[in-house]
Amino acid sequence: NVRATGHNYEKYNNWETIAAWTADIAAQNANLVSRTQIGTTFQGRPIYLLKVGKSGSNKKAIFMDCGFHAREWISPAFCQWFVKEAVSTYGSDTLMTRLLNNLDFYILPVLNIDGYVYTWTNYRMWRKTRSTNSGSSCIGTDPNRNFNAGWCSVGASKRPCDDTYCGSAPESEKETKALADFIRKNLSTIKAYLTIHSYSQMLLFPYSYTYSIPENYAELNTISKAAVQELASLYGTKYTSGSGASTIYPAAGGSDDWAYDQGIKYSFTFELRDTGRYGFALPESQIKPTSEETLIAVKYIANYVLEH
Ligand code: ING
Ligand code: ZN
Repeated sequence: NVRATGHNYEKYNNWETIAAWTADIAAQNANLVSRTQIGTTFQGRPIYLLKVGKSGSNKKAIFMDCGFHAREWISPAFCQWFVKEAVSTYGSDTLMTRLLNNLDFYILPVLNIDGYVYTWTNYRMWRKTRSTNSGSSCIGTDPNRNFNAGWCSVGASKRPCDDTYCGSAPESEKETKALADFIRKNLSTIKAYLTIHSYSQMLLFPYSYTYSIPENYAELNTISKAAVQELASLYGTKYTSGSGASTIYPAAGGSDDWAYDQGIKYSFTFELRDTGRYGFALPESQIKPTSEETLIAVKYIANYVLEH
């Protein structure tokens, strides 16, 4: 659905275009989508959140964010795709209709907006936020090392010049603080937390900050195996799944571990395509197939949460 803003679901959209899109999609689908602002970035940009679902009472909610890491462009592209699919298949797709009738999806299209803008204007491979660090001329904190989950104990750096800098304290970044505040405020309804990264083709769950396994490890293992099997059913894309520490690498301060320890028992990190051929520079021709296969896995998890 190409508009005057130049928005295109099969292209990577810049922040200005995504911001305009959040207003448009809410205005044009007022029965299903509403937009709020949960905070402001370091550089003053509005952090938008879309609530997607048919209005109803006592609905469980699923929270999904995109754009933690600036260079992982396929991630915001998927969040946009998800909202498009929600509004365009509601009423025709049986599963999507059931999900939207009975659940609310909170979709955060881009968390690290300042970093995302920087990848468009200055340096394509930027990862962190764009906040200043006192006592250093280096910029930025890794938002996925900035949560209060074994903060900065492993797989994170205390040096502001590093790509995995954990920040001066948990939630030192305005972006991570805004996200954490929203989740804390809505803990009674949020039953699942999904965070979309790239690349590696993995579906990860807690823990990453320790090799200890979570209380419902067996359940998370079963769900993730089924979800990646469903994902592969479309194009045969192979994902591995498992706890973060044992599947990708031990790393503290991640949002999925933090959300899990807040009591959100279905907490997952997606690492989308590919496995390294293009890496973060995934071609636009792969936005559609990547989003379509990922959508199947997200719908599977949402339906599981609805039924449990
Ligand atoms: N990968 C994640 C990262 O932040 C991760 C992996 C997941 C770490 C969950 C910690 C917790 O390093 C990417 N590609 O960003
Ligand atoms: Zn990432």
